[in-house]
Amino acid sequence: MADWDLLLTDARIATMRAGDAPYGAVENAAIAIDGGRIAWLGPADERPRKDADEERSLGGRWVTPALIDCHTHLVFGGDRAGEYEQRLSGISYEDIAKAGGGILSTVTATRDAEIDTLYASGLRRLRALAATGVATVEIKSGYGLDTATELKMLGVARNLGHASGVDVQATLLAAHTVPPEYAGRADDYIDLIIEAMLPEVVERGLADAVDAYCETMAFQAPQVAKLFRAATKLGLRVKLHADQLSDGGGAELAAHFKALSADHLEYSNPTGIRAMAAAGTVAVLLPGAYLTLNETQQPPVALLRELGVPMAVATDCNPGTSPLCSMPEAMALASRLFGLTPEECLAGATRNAALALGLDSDRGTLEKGKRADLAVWDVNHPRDLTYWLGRDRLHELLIEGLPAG
Ligand code: DI6
Ligand code: FE
Repeated sequence: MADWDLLLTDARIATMRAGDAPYGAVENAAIAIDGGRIAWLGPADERPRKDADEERSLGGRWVTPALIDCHTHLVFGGDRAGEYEQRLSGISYEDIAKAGGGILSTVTATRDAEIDTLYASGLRRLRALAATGVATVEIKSGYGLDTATELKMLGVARNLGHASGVDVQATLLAAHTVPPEYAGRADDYIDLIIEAMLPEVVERGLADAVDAYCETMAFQAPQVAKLFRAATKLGLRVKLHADQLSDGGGAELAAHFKALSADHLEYSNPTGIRAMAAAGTVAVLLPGAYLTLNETQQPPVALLRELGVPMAVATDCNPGTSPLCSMPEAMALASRLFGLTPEECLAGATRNAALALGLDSDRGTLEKGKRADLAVWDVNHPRDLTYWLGRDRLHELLIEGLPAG
């Protein structure tokens, strides 16, 4: 038996390890894979004299860690293209929501949808994302808002992972908005999540984390805090939709619970960002939602940078505010709309996205011992991924060392 399963030669690699050369670039490199993990990587002339079952030249192509989309809502019923048209005629996202549209219209469609329909439409979106170089995707529930539908969504998310080969991380977002049956009784709904949903989700292993939407039109900080206390007690990590449309103290709240990430952050105040820095909470930036909502308030990128808060970039793929199924496109938008450098964008789609999911020991950089999740690109340089708009440059995606798809 050979020492390695696969040896990739004539590669240029961007390890994306923090503190290395820009992009962690190594020219004339080779990568050895064994048992789905990176067994060795480095300059070709330093390669140990070992043999592999299969050896393949990459013809000088660039290899990066496979991309990670750490924030999506890609399982849902129906779509909201009609609502998008309404918004273009001047009606606001919040006004549409108040009139019963918005998240609640997707809730109705998702409750009504057969599992097979949810699964089939989710799979199409997941495959579209994977085709842009993505090997790990986080999927949130949050369009059920009752126990049965929230569990249905998480079950679909888990099955999508099994069927597609993409590693799916499932997040319970039952606290996405107040369901119609609980109108005016948000506290009672939080109790329902804590008493009925959380225990079952934990018992059936259906979620890897718990998320909430802290916003005037959804839940207030004390309600989220109650939910997070219960989730933490059950051993679940938390993350938060924070300060997207207004400053609801979300960044500080997330930091207080040592959340994996606080996401959006357009309206976060400096105290909250400082608390995130101290807590090690990742900032997940979502330019697709910013763009689609015509938002003008930018997340505090300069302060995040100054304080060394890791910044991730994600699609926020959802029918209302971010109908986006491409990670390179999210990176391209993050640079244009938020001023991230191309290297920050790629780190945001790899190393920092892994951190936002608590998976940094296992993936997100090219390093010995990590998962052999590799994206091979037809580009002149990794910066090209952020430069081009709407161009497919993926040559090949390997997930745990095997061709994806
Ligand atoms: N923030 C968002 O941008 C999405 N959810 C959230 O909490 C929007 C979800 C939707 O409009 O369907
Ligand atoms: Fe979201």
